[in-house]
Amino acid sequence: MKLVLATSNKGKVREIQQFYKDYEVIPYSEFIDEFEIIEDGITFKDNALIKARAVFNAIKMDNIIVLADDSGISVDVLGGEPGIYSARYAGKDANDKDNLYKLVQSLELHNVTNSKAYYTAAIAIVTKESEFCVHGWMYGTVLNEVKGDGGFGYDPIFVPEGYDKTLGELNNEIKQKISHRAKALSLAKVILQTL
Ligand code: ITT
Repeated sequence: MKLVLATSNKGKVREIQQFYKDYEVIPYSEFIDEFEIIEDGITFKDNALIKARAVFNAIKMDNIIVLADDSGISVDVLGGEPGIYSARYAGKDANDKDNLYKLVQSLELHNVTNSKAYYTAAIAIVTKESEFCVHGWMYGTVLNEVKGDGGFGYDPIFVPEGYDKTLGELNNEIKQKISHRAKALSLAKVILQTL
């Protein structure tokens, strides 16, 4: 089965390709030039569907299945921020490093060295006939210290529940078993098998 990914995030592409070894998972940039998609929804689900629909409509092929991921981290001491704004936490053109250090700085401004936090992933599937969306979560703690260089995004400051190392330090196989994305992708697999 051919799955077109509506994402420009290389970390997501890598994890989704590793998770769906039985499928041909192709980033949409292999069909058309990447374009800006305005993510103006107010939930992860809204934004995942916005991205999947935008890419489905832009590719103009009826027989494809498009999958999009909208995800982010919610930090208790920050009242759930950055949440759906995780990719833009340090500003419109911020990269992963800028966002990571901005989050460390926010913890310090709150005079804490750590906080409970969780990741959310919404995975949307869009075909000519149908639309679906499923979610997954991973709970843990964020630290004001950057450790390891595995994973991507906020992983070097996130310690999953039940572990004493960050996702930057832990083996990628562990993340692939316990992550928000892995949980949502296994639900999405059940849907894909019906298409
Ligand atoms: P696309 O919209 O093109 O998919 P994006 O990076 O802009 O790429 P999002 O809008 O979904 O994607 O933003 C997700 C943000 O949350 C981004 O800053 C990621 O670094 C972070 N994030 C999501 N999942 C993560 C994970 O598994 N590990 C670390 N950071 C993650």
